[in-house]
Amino acid sequence: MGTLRALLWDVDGTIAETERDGHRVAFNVAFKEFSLPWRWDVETYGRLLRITGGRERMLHDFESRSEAPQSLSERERLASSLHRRKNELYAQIVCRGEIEARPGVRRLIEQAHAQGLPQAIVTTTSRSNVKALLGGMLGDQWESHFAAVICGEDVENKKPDPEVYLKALAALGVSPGDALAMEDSAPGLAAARAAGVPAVITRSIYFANSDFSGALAVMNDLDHGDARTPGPVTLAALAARHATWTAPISA
Ligand code: XBP
Ligand code: MG
Repeated sequence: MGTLRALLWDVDGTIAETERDGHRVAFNVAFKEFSLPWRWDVETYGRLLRITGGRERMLHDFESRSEAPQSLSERERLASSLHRRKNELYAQIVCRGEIEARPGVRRLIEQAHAQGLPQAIVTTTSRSNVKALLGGMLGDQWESHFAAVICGEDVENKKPDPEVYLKALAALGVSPGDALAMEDSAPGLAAARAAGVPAVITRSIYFANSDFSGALAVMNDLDHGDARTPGPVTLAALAARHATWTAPISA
């Protein structure tokens, strides 16, 4: 049993519903600008989300596109250029105010900040995307809310690999059982669990029906909680749930 000493926040799907109306739309505009004939519809994008990392997602998709370049080096160059442009377009969407924070997220981040509970960002997405989203949500001083901001560029292996969590724990000097992960997806839960960090899931659009066994709690959102923690989820309620967690015995 641990004590809650840090909150580790996933970004896409957890802090905001960024995927369907943010990243997906930006990818499609980038494909169009590059005169590429394919688009990712809502369903296709949902399937592709099992590949974490936007650049990696495109490289995976190229494999089934006859119009994609044949050589690996050309594919990698194209994926990098598209990804750079996609992130610019994503920032524009966010700056236009088209993506809102999910219920209760801003309240909890502000509450943790006010109470001096260390927080970190643990995301697969690019740093520029985090900056655009959190800058819009928390203001220019958004970074002062987080003791560490670990992004896609900072790891060798993206979720479900635990690297992003292990880096955040090391930066905060907190042991896994004393941290709490806030996640929305199966790869996110797998990453947290592999790092030994208990996780609260807030179901997002694309992972509404995923299997989250092994999570500390599964909620629809942080303003409604679940049967054991109904209503707006407070830090005290999270700490009480966290205190019930026992680390699985590893084989
Ligand atoms: C979600 C991801 C990212 C985003 C797109 O990460 O897997 O790849 O879909 O962002 P998380 P990039 O839920 O861990 O925040 O294009 O910058 O990868
Ligand atoms: Mg996520």
